[in-house]
Amino acid sequence: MMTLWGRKSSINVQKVLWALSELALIEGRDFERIDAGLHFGVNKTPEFLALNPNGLVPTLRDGELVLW
Ligand SMILES: N[C@@H](CCC(=O)N[C@@H](CS)C(=O)NCC(=O)O)C(=O)O
Repeated sequence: MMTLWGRKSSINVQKVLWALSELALIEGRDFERIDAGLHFGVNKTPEFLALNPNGLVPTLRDGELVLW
């Protein structure tokens, strides 16, 4: 399952959610979303920075592929 890191209040996360929606991909079925950024934190942890060294959301992982 794909994983999307990002808070829904982020316009850039919303763009990815829109794209996933256009592809008929459903949260909970085809991808999971983890709240990250601002008060949620997460995006400055070593684990997250290993995925996205910019420490920004959205970040999307699909198997071995990480997009940011
Ligand atoms: N062009 C940026 C877009 C990502 C971006 O600017 N994300 C913002 C939210 S829209 C962010 O992560 N801000 C820090 C935070 O939310 O903690 C990129 O290179 O990924």
